[in-house]
Amino acid sequence: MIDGKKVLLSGMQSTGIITLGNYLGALKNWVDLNDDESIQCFYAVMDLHSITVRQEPAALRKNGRILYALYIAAGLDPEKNCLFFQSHVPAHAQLAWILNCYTYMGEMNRMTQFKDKAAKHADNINTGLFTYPVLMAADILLYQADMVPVGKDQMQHLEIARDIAGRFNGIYGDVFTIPEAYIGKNGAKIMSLQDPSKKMSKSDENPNGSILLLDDMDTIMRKFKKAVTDSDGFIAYTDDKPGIKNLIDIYCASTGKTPDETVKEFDGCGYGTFKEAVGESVAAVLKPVQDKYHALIEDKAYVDSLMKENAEKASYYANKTLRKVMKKVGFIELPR
Ligand code: AQP
Repeated sequence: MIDGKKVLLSGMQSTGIITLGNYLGALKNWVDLNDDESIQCFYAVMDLHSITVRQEPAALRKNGRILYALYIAAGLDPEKNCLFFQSHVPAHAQLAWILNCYTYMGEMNRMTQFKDKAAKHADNINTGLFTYPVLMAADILLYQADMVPVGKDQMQHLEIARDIAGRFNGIYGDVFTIPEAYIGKNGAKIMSLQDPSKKMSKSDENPNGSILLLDDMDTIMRKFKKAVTDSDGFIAYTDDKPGIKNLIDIYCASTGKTPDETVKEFDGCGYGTFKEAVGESVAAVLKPVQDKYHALIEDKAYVDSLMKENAEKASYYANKTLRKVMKKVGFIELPR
């Protein structure tokens, strides 16, 4: 709790320009919490997590800045929310080290995301990728978060964070808040436009699979035109038609309509007409975000000042927890 408010923490990796999936599945829902006075939200650019997969330094820097500006452009109020870079708060790495010593190999071995990512990056199976969930536990526990918005894919990691926190509290007393999953209103899961069995990802090798938040109108329309569908030729919301189902989900998330309404609206229409309508609805949602982003990214001094203020704010809370942890473990406090 901070000032009587529940604490919520989340973030995104700066591994590329975020996708429509990141936006509709996460960021848009975070923005909806802006006016909830009962919650204090912390949103990080998770750049420490990003390097578990090799990043080109200039690209990591650029993507981090873009992501930070997109948080604000999408509507996260930097006065109400704490928006910061994970690497600007050293306590994340410090607590992660300590928690590593309270986490078992067997627990990490069970993590399915590690197995998936290790298979995808077989040439770079580093220990950071293996202990990624411990860093995530540190991210959450540092702010004594009550709530963490998670998709199904991150549920296992939240469970580990809860286990580590419970184990630590069991040894040293009440140090950490045990976080709960926060289930938002409509966490749409958006699939790749080229392979609807895979989620849309910012690091997808096929550029046509993902709509990026900074794609212009022509690119958006072209990607939707190329979206994989099926040969049935009719619009229906069913698992047998994963390409069309995904397009309906995107249309619904962009327009606020329901799948039933959408199916009725496009009854008798060809896929070409439907894809065009989906593309237009997405472009309309992204246009105001893009306009605000372009204005913001020009104002380096303003963005830098926000980064600095927010890193200080995040550090204040993070260091409070870290000091407590270090004391409990038995480290000597630096004499003042
Ligand atoms: N396709 C998606 N549909 C709905 N939600 C999604 N999220 C990601 N992809 C989709 C949600 O976005 C948040 C931030 O994710 P992340 O940046 O931490 O990493 P990720 O989940 O691994 O996302 P990407 O885009 O697939 O990144 P890369 O390509 O780097 O692995 C999370 O809340 C996630 O649920």
